[in-house]
Amino acid sequence: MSALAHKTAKTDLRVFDVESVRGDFPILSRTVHDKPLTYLDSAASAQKPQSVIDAIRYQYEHEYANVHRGAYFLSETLTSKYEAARETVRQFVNAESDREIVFTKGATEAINLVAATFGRSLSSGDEVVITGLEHHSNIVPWQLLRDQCGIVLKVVPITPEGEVSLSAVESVLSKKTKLVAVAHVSNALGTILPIKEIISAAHAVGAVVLIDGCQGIVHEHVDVQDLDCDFYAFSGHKLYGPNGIGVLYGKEDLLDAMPPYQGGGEMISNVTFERSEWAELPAKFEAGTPPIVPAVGLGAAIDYVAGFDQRAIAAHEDDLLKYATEQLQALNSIRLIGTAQNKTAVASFVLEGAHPHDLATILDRSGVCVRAGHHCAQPLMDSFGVTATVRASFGMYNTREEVDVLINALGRAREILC
Ligand code: C6P
Repeated sequence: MSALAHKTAKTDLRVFDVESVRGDFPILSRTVHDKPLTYLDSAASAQKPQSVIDAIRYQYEHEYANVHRGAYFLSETLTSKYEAARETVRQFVNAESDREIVFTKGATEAINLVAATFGRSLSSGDEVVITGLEHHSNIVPWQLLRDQCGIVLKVVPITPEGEVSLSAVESVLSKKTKLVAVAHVSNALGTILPIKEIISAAHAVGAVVLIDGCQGIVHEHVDVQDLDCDFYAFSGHKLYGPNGIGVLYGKEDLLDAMPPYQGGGEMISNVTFERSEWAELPAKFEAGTPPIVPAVGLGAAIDYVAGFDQRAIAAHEDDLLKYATEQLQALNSIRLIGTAQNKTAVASFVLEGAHPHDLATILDRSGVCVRAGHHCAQPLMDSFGVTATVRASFGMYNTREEVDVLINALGRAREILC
């Protein structure tokens, strides 16, 4: 049974009701500049429900110790919780084994791990394929690898709408392609990529596929076995969990064949001054004291999200995006950046005659938090001929009323700036 089937088959799922969801997130009831907080920056980092805050606090108050090291109650208790969090992640993404779930400090580290380890099996002339909408975290590690070992970095161009077509991907694939590394969902545009088709096309030429799932894991159902991806990377803090924790899913045979990423405690089975032997998966890739409490917090965040029918969350976010898009289109002088057919939870735009940073600063005075800038996707900005956009991004706790607050604040900002 797939993870989604498993989740939706549960009879004790909470009915999705946005007002009751908001009640779970204490920060949402605060004010900013004497205005109710309107948090529209969940693509940068999501707010945390009380259950996650409680889980973190409980560990420090009652159960804190290092893991995998102490033969005493506290250490054994927290070790079981840390490993239980791994099992929670495994079920959430439907990996076959918890040996395939490596905890990292975030998606960036997960991608760098693959570049620094799997990447060592590549040689001069081998090709790594990315797309024109990638986050810097899925560009720069491959440039570093290119500079180290002479791989060729190929970039699949995007359409004027900000889409990545399967045919564009296929046209750069060849027997020389060894790795395809693509986003599941663009952080700057919200475009959902046809990753299942991309994975199958890449496999047809013998390439391995890494999915940067930082945004995808939040808004899309992810079943790594159904997708058949080789690696899937994400961060906990966008999934309503703490920061300082991320996940690299990797197929067991690939992870087994890869050399370790970092050396230190935990990742070895035996050390002499002459040589060392590596621990079993996933410990081989978790050198040093891991992000223990953040991992437990991520488990709590997944439990929270999986307590709802994910389709209800997705439908709510789709409604918000549709509503926001209509409202933005109705405003004069707004240019939407990224109008893909298949997109989720992100509205990126520029206002003619106003710098995005100025706009964001004025919106802040109305309590509205949006991100302004290049969103760590400078090449993507270049392809739209802009240096920055304003990005409103939605989470499960946002409402249509908050979209109205954004639109009204934009109207006032336009009067000041234009
Ligand atoms: N995007 C945003 O505001 P880290 O920083 O390791 O948690 O995640 C990096 C990352 C990688 N890929 C994608 C698609 C992402 O969206 C991000 C993080 C944030 O869009 C912060 S730059």
